[in-house]
Amino acid sequence: MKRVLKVEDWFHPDGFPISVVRREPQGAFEPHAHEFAELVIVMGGTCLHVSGQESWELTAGDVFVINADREHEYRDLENLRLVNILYQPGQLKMRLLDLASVAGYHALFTLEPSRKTRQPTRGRMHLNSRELVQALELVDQLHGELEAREPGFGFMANATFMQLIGQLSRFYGSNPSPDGKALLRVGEALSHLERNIHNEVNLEELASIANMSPRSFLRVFRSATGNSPLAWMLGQRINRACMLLRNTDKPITEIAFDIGFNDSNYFTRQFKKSTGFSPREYRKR
Ligand code: RM4
Ligand code: NI
Repeated sequence: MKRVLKVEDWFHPDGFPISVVRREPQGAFEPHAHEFAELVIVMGGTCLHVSGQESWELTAGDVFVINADREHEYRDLENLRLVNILYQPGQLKMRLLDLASVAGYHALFTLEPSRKTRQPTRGRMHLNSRELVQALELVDQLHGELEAREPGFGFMANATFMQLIGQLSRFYGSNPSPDGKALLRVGEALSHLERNIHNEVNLEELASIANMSPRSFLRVFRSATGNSPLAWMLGQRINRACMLLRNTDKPITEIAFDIGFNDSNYFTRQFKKSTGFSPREYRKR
């Protein structure tokens, strides 16, 4: 049976949705998935990291994200040292703000984790030693807040987590691997989609941003996200709607307009189709 690590075993009982787990060293760990997402930063040593059809060698400075439900395992461990930042994306109370316009953010947090390729690949994000030190400082700070849990720790930990994510997203673009370069170009197109969530965006435009022909852009986009650009954009809009339904009292028609629908009935139908609930039901739960 597939082993799934549970939220209740890895997060504080107070429900705060971020948790830091250091592995110095990382011991053998059987194949497993999680009910949460995991951001992993490799500090030293080596191993073979296996996830689905992919496997790649890890070394100090590698960074990757394993989303909920994705299986992974470490093999041939040699003094592997890493730190896991566990988080529950749906429970985080934070806004992406303009991070969505940073291509590296999409490459690291949306594209890489959802890759469905069958080819063996290498890790794509790699920090140089200066960047690694900077990232680990933020992790230390985050870990410290979570350990001390003094009043205000939630605010502080959130802020530090945001800083870490922002920093890593910027680093992604600074020295990409060849594989990372292609992902970054799709990331650029995603940023453009994100910035234009209220407008129509056409395929030619996106392809030219990614510096590809429309045909190969479609293919690369699909293999990276599993979706067409249109479907992806709809998904983004629905996610944003979920966030607004949860965190604001805005009327549903207004939310529909906010996220670029000009017909709220059409919005309701699309929302139900993708989440299984009407916006009203979703808000109640
Ligand atoms: C394990 C290993 C796993 C991680 C758990 C929390 O030692 O690093 O990948 O999911 O810790
Ligand atoms: Ni794991």
